[in-house]
Amino acid sequence: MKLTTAQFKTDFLAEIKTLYATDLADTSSFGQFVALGHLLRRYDGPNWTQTSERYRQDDVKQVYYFSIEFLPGRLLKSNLLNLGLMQPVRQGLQELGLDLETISAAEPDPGLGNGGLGRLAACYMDSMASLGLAGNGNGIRYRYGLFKQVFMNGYQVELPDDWLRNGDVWEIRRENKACLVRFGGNVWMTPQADGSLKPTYEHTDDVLAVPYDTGMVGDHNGVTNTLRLWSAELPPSADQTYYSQAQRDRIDEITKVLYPDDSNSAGQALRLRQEYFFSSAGVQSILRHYSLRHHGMRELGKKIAIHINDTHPTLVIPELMRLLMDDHHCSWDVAWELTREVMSYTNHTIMQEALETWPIDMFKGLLPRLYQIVVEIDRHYRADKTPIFGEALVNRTAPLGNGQVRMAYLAVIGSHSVNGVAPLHTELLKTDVLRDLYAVYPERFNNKTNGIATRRWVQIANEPLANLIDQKLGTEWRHEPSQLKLLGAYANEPAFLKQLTAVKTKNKQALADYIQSELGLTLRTDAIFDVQIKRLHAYKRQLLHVFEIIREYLAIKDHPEQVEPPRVHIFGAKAAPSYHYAKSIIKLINALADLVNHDPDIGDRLKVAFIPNYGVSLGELIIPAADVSEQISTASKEASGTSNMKLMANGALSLATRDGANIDIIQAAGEANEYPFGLSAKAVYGYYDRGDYHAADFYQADPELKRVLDTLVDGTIPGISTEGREIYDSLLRYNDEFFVLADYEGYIQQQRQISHDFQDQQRWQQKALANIAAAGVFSADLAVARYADDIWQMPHTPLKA
Ligand code: KOT
Repeated sequence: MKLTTAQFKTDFLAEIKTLYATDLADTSSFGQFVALGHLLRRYDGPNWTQTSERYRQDDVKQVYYFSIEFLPGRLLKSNLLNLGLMQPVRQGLQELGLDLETISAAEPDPGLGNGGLGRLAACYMDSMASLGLAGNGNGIRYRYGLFKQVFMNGYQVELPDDWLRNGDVWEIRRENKACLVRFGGNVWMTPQADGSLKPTYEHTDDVLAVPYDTGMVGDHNGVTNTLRLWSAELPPSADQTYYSQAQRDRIDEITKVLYPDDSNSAGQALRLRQEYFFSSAGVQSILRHYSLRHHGMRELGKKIAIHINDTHPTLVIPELMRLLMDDHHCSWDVAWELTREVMSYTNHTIMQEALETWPIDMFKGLLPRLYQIVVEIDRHYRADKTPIFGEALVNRTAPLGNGQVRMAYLAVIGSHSVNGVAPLHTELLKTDVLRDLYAVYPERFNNKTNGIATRRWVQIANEPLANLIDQKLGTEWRHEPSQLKLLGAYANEPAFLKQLTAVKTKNKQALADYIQSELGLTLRTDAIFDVQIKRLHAYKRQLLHVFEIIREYLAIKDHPEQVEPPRVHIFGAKAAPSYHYAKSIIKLINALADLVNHDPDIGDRLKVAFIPNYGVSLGELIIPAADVSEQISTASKEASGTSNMKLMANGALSLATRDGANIDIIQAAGEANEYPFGLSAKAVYGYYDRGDYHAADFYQADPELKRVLDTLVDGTIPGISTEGREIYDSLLRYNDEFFVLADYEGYIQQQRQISHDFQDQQRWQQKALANIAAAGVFSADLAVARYADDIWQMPHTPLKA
């Protein structure tokens, strides 16, 4: 939209008056943010209305992206960017004596997700709107997001994330679109005159699902889609129904707090209630909307696609069956055909502990009608497939088995498409995790490598870099990230490479300022900023990074005369509150930081900064400042990774195992521009097959490694007597589940190489440039376009690949 600075100032001051009945001087940054939010909603209002209107009139196919997590980050700047209002608003605020950055920092960052899975959902919402796809998000409006992390004496402490305390400017409560979701009780099926069966329910616990909608603004295209998050409330009690306190609490509890587990299954009844709650509400609202325009369900598969982000929303499958049969009078066969046509499923992990299963008794008690339907799906599957694949394979893959409802199997059986998130991951789904189901449905399996929203992760997070790119390429790359590859042409322009260094230094200074104020730690911006930001998990191997720090520390102590470029090791990582081992690693990192940062022999040659409460907003500060991107998971364990892509796009070089999308990043940017190392997935599986991994052999064979490990238990690092022993034992007594010791040498060698290479800044920046130029391959717009083409069968704005 067109907006002059003068008009904006008039509108903004009017908004302040209306909202606060006072003038600007009397408002806080938060108050200014709220006013700006309201104003933007008003500016965008016509887009949102017209987008829905147009979708309805043209009767276009709609995709519904179901995810138990969405991590959108702050929306102020991304809405300004996508609406094309950044310049007049920034200018107008400045003329009023205000600063956009300060106001933006006052926006709460909704932590409605744990990590990669939730952030991916948010990037894809942005891309769907930007491609002009009729894409809708469906999830849970958690009253409390992921806990706020603080450190006390080096230990993680979790505080509640009260992000809604002052309300959310972006959301619209739509009580008129609420639905009832039923739990528990009994159900009977009564035969009807027409031969169909009708359910009768008694003693159910009913919950009112109230939707809150947030506009998802497309990139300069007038499109605004909807992210719909559901909140659980008491049903209206026109019949004077009395709710006991226990019933009220049970309802409140459903959308009260996000489960803080990443790549792990919680397995608790409340989680199952959350899953059914938003799955049922979402499907009900889809069918209600669809029925307004269509007679009968025949066209459903042509007009609706439902995508499930991992297995948490798998109950959409039996729920759609239920509604089609019980409310819309479809036969089983018709309902099943439609369901499979509509559904598709993305798997995000091969970690066994993340594969969701529910004890049948729990499932049956909580969802009696759904259970009947799952039994029927199971019966049909067995009857159809046993003659072809034999009883053993069918027993291994049926939705019901070992007293459990197996969500991933149900998801594959009830969908027409199953995808992994990087080529290696998809291959492992076919050959390992879902091997048997791949034998049954080979045509369903496909790969969709993850992508990131370059708008947020470069244009917003790294304005200095974005402006520098504009100088070379113009602004087309901002809408077509694949154009970034044209930067390759400037690899031999020393002046440009110098400008890249200057941009990086500026970003490092901004991060250093933050670290100074939060941790009281002074950093040199000429140091190598070596960054690892992701959930704390044994398979992600923050421990390997710790060993490098210990090695560097000992090296400086032993040989102070040997001068290496200074290093800053930066961590951001939350541990699941119940994940004891991960919390021990946090304590270890903090204890090591304490030792290193205060040792006068070390000075400013080596620093360790563990930044508490890592999330989207901190990511936007850290990522642009990184020189080295630590992507060091045990090969085969990280499905894709997405911080690897964000760091690459900001010119960090990957120090990476050949895991997940690292493989594709190394290929896209070129081996010479990254630092690959370590066991391949094949080598890891080789160890599993032969059973001949002996971690102690590596310890014995390498005196340097031995010395590093011994610091965990010999008092070198004060304050970790229990944690140090526990970690030491996990490696040597329990044989190092994630092959840290096997990969130590390769890792250290590449770290040495990095220290060497960093000294030639021109050459280093050439590599950084190769990364930035290749990052367009991993744009979320391209990824979503592939979902639309191959899975959802939806037309969209064409993209140049
Ligand atoms: C969480 C619970 C159950 C199943 C899977 C998860 C999960 C997986 N949460 N996050 N992931 C990550 O998803 C990202 C997006 O695809 C990947 O890049 C990353 O490798 C996964 O670990």
